[in-house]
Amino acid sequence: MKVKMILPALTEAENPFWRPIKYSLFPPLGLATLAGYLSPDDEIDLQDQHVENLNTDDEPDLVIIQVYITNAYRAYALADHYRAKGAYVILGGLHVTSLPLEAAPHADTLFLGPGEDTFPKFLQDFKNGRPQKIYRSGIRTLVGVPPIRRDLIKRHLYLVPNSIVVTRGCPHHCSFCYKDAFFEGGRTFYTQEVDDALAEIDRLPGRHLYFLDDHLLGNVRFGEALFEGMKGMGRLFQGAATVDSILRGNLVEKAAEAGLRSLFVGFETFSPQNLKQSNKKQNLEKDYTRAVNRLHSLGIMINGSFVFGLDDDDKDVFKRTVDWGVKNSITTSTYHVLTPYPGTELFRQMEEEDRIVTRNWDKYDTRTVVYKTQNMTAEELEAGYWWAYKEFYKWSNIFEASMNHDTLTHKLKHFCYAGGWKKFEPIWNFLIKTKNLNNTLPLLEGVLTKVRRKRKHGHDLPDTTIDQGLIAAKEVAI
Ligand code: B12
Ligand code: SF4
Repeated sequence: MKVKMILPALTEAENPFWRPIKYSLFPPLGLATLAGYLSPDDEIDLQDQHVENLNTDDEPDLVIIQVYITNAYRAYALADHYRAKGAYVILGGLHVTSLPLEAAPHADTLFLGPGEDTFPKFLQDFKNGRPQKIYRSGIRTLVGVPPIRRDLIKRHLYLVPNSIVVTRGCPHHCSFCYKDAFFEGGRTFYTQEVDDALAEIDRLPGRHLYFLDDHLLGNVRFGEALFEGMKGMGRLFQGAATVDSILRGNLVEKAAEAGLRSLFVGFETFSPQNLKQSNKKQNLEKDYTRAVNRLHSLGIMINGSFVFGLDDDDKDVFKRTVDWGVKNSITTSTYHVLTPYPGTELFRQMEEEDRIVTRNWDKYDTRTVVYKTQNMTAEELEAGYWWAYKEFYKWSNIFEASMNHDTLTHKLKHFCYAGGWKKFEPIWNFLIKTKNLNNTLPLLEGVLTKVRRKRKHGHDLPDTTIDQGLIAAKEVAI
C-alpha cells in the first residue's frame, strides 16, 4: 500500500512571522511514531512542510495528516485535494480532537486523542474493508509500542533530529493547556517502560537529545530509573519541567548527572491571582528565584516560558517580566500571548463570558490577541509582547544576564546560546538553504557540554567548556 504522511506547516513560509530556524528544529515525531504500526511492505512517504515543498501530485492509497490549530486550514485543503483524487484520508492530532465536527467534512476517518491504540485498530479494519468513521482513544499505555520509524525522518534538514518523548501528557491541569482535552477519556499522564525508553535512546546516534515531554520530571520513580540508566551513556539533553519539580526532592540533580543541560520551565506569571485563574496550582507560592538558583548551581541553562494577558496583568507586566529574566540570568525566554485553545477550560470560560473575538484559527498562534482583554487593550497587549522579545534579546541585556553567572564559562555559555538563538538569523537561513543545518549540531553539543575541571582540594569543580564549543564551531564546514 502507498501511504502518504503529512505534517502541514504551522505557519506559512510567506507569513512575516515565519522564522525558518524555529520550524527546522524538530522532525515530525508523532507521524514517525504512527508509521511504526505500518507494514514493512508499505511504501511510505513522510513529508514535513516546515522543511520541504510538498509533492501533491502523487497517488497514495492512504493519506495521514496531523492537524494542529494553526495548520488546520492547510490540513483541510490537503485532505480535500487527496480525497478528490480518490485517496482514503485520515485526520488526527490536537485540533481534530478538540473540534471533530469541524474536521469531519474533510476526512474519511477521524482520530481523537493519542494514536497508539486506535491507529493499529484502524489499520486492521481498513485491511478488512471496514474502517470506522471515528476512533476515540481509550486505552492509554506505551507498553509494547513499536520502534519509531526514524528511517523516514530526513535528519539532515533539522537542527535537532534526536527529539524523543518518553512520557505522554502531564500530571497537572492548567486551564489554558491543550492537555486535558486531548487526553480526555483515559489516563492523562503515563510513561514508557524505562527499558524501552533507554533502548530508544540507545538507538539515537550522536550525543544530543531533546526530550519533548510536557514534563520530564513529572513521575519521580520513572525519572529516577531513567536517569540512572542514562548515567554513563555520555548524553547531553534538554527537556521541560515545572517549577515545583525543580524545588522538590533531588530528581533534578539526578537528571543533571545523567546529562541535563537546559530546561524549559513554565513560570508563566508572577501573579498568584493569574495562577489561580489558570489552575496552575503547582506554581502557587513557589519561590521562582530559588528554582532558578538550583538549576544554575547544577549548570543547567533555563528557557523560561511566560504568558501575557491573564486577567491580573496590567501594562507593567512586560517590563517586570523582562527585568526579572535578565536579573535572574534566564538564558532564553519564550513569551506567549494568552491563547484560549478550543477544548480547554479557558476557552469554555471565555466563551461563557462572550470574550472570544475570532474563530480564525490561523490567529491562534500565541502572538495575536483573540479574546477580550482586561486592564489593557488588545493593541497594548500585542505591543507589549513584541516589546518584551525585543528588550530581552537586546545585546546589552544578553550581556547583562550572562554576566550575572558565577563562572566565566557559565557567562560565555549563556552569551553564546542566547546570542546564537536570536541574533544570527541570516546565518541560520543560509545553513537551512544549503541543507547544512545538521552540521551545526557539534556546536550546540559544545555549548551544552559539561566538563569537570581539575580537582581542587579534593572537590570536582563542575564547569562547562565553551572552548569545546568554539573548537567544534571551527570544525563545522559552512
Ligand atoms: C515539537 C513541537 C513543536 C514544533 C513543531 C511540531 C513538530 N515538528 O512536531 C515547533 C517547534 C515548530 C512548535 C511550534 C509551536 N508550538 Co509546539 N509543540 C511541540 C511539542 C513539544 C512536541 C510535539 C511532539 O512531537 N509530540 C510527541 C508526539 C508523539 O505526539 P503528537 O505529535 O501529539 O502525535 C500523537 C497524537 O497527536 C496522534 N496523532 C497526531 N496526528 C495524527 C494523525 C492521525 C491520522 C492519527 C491516527 C493520530 C495522530 O498520534 C501521535 C501518537 O500518539 C508539543 C508538546 C507535546 N508534548 O506534544 C508542542 C505543542 C504542540 N506546541 C504548542 C504550541 C503552543 C506551539 C507554538 C504556538 C508555540 C509558540 N508560542 O510559538 C508554536 C506554533 C507556532 C504557530 N504558528 O502555530 C502546543 C499546542 C497547543 C494546541 N492546542 O495546539 C503544544 C501542545 C505544547 C503545549 N504544551 O502547549 N511546536
Ligand atoms: S504544567 Fe504544562 S503541560 Fe502540564 S498541564 Fe500545565 S501547561 Fe500543560
